[in-house]
Amino acid sequence: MSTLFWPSQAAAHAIVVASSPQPRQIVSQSELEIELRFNSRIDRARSRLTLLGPDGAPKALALKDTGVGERLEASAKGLEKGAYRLLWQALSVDGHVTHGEIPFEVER
Ligand SMILES: [Cu+2]
Repeated sequence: MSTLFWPSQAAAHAIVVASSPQPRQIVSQSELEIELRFNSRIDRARSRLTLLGPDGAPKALALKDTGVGERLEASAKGLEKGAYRLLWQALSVDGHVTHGEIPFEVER
């Protein structure tokens, strides 16, 4: 990662500081309120949440307009039993794009 050489800029990159679901959390409901909280303000219009389900098909989630600059929120519906990966991509106000994923599981 080239940003390793720019510690002052790296500090402004958007990284996830809290999330629901949490990584490797096991949930039971078929509807899930998703919330990712970042360490800095992000450009919601140019950020994405994608849910990768047990069937392997990526599904783009509609982001809620929360008015809060450090959060991405969305609802996931019709969740089947199985392993999921919540892929996030965020553009922080310093113009850098960061991404990551949060794996979780649906059990009944
Ligand atoms: Cu940055």
